Amino acid sequence: MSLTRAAAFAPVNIALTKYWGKRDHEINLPLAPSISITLSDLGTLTVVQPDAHLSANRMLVNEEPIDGKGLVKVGRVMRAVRALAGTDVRAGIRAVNTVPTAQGLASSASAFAALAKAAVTAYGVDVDLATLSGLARTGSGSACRSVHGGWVLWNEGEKADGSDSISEQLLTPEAWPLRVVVAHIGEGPKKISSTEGMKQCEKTSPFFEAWIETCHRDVEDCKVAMINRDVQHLAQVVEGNALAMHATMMATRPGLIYWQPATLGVVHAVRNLRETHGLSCLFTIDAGPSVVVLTEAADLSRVSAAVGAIPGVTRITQTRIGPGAHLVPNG
Ligand code: 2P0
Repeated sequence: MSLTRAAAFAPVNIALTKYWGKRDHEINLPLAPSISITLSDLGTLTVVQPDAHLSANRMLVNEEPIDGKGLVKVGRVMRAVRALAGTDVRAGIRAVNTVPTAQGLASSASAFAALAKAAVTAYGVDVDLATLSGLARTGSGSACRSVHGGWVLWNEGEKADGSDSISEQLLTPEAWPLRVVVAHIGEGPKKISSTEGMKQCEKTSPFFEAWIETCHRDVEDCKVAMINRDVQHLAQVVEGNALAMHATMMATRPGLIYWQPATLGVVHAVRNLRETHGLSCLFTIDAGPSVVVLTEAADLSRVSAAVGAIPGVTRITQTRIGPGAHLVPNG
């Protein structure tokens, strides 16, 4: 066993059909499969330094120490990596996000994918991508999708130990190079985390069972739209899935309302661009107020200008579909 310093970058991913509901809350096993795209540029750079002098893992995120629930999740991933490596040595960990933390832009996905990639390297463990996705998943469910680039499927799996709840790449980034516009809305961390929101939704939303059935159907439908590279079909599935998730969230008691007025402004603008002006674009929304818009390269500038002009959109980020978690030499 050789212990060394290792740095990895992992990008955020945006679900096209969502993960919102678990059959196991300890190791993040979902009730339905989900499909995502991995974004280039936006993500987390994480450095893991094993240190025999530490009695517990230490972690800084954007130079701030983390504790409580965040450190418990980190501990789960690190424990699994130590078991694979056959060592008790703890680590110092530093993570820097290039995406705002906890604003519904899946910062936990990039954080735990980067942690898993850096940790297996630092502890000298040789794992395949499926195993790596399982390690990332134990930290945060959606993180398993950021291990791969391009268009990614997270298989629901059925085993209790989660060994078949892993992700796989369906299309490379180049196979269908849609562009991405993130419309940033709202400031500061959200009040209810995804982990908590999901639990409340499972317990009290009257639509929850129908929502999970919808996800199973939408994943299959999304695959068909992908095979045909059909933006109109993709728009029906992706927008329908996001709206069904938010309807299920809003029906939770007390209601989970992640939207701001500008969220709805972007939704209508995208629909209008597509239906009235014939542009190829579609929206999705995660557990936060920001909206992610997919578009074809030819329509990128018109879509960006229209979305950026909506009152309440504080800024926009243009990005692409990109590669998954990777090591950063000298990072
Ligand atoms: C997704 N989200 O599929 C969905 C859509 C938010 C809305 O995955 O408890 O942070 O750590 O497994 O992964 C957010 O859930 O939750 C999420 P945990 P996670 O991207």
